[in-house]
Amino acid sequence: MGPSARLPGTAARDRIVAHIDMDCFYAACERLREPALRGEPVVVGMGYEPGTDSGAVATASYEARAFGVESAMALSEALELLPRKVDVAGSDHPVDEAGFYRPVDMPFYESVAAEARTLLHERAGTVREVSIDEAYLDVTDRTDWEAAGAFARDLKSAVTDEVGVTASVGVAPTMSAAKIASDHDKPDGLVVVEPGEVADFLAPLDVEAVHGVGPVTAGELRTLGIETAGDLAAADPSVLTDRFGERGRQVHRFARGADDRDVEPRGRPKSLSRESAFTEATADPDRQVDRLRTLADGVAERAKGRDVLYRTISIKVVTPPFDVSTRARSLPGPVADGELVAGVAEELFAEFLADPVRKLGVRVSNLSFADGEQPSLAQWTDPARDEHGRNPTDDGQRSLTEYD
Ligand code: DCP
Ligand code: MG
Repeated sequence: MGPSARLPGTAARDRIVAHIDMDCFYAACERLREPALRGEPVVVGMGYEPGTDSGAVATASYEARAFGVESAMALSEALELLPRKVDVAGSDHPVDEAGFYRPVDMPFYESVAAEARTLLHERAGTVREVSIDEAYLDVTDRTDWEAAGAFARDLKSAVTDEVGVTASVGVAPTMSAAKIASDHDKPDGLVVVEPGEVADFLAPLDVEAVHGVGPVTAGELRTLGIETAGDLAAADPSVLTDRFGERGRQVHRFARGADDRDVEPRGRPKSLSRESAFTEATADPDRQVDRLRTLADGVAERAKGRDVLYRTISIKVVTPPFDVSTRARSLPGPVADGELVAGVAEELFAEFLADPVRKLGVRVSNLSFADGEQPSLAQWTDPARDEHGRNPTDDGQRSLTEYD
């Protein structure tokens, strides 16, 4: 991007942005309190009850990923790829081809994340927390391009030494490039992309690496012959806007390395939510309700981890082609009750049951925080501009993402 491509008023800006994302975070937390899990395949299940095959994979350690286990996969499927250690002990099955399964424990993961956040705030003037294990740091006033690599190495060691988990860090002149850089060499990665190198760094990457492009969008882009970030950068923006609306323009800009967002601290969330797309629209009521319940569990766990009460429960239903419906119910008072979230979500969904559904979401709002502070009104409202947790604009693997 040449200076002429910048928006007025930003020409003089030369930012150093770091993006940090912990490696297989929930699994890393489990290893922290159970060191025997180190080096082993570990799967953390949302809605998982030990001994059963219920729930979905929240995350898997890299050793478990080698067996094909991945986030958002049904736990039953994960168990086929990677049986439980306890189940194979004493059988003919090789124990080194089995893994450890643990249920999600949000309060513990939140406590680990809080330690990491404290450390990030010590090391950067401005921190934008994106999700439980991910943040952007504006470190312009803490380092320069020559020292950026050393700065990031130091940050990574501090996280390892003081928090006990590993992180991947990317440093770049923009938020979107920094995010891609941190993902580029996971786990334990460190990638610095200096100004002037951004377009070359992005060009050969798969189009799915571009911020805002998830598996489904990537599939659609491939049908247009757009395979790499370079192809996307070279594509005709009007074709992209016709096909994807405003988001098409945004991913085109990101693919070119253009991103003038400042790292802005985030306020209190107004709501907590998760959503997840089916690879193809499904009318199967069992799959629909199953997914809805997993999302409800995920939201309730998240709220529990943050010590948040909620008064309103809502669902979002996307039917083909892209019709979005939402339904909400408000309760007489604030609650924290996962079964209630799932039950209300299911009732609200009843009118859509067995319709073809592309995507489902569950949200809790009207939040009250344990420390009595009210949520900020100014934040998290402009989907075109922001990253909303992990990649809200897309789905598939990236499901179970916060979208507020
Ligand atoms: N998570 C989830 N459901 C998903 C994706 C993630 O519950 N579909 C949770 C579990 C992850 C945590 O959020 O540990 C952080 O998400 P990341 O996408 O950063 O995934 P990981 O940290 O697990 O792995 P990576 O090393 O790829 O960052
Ligand atoms: Mg992570």
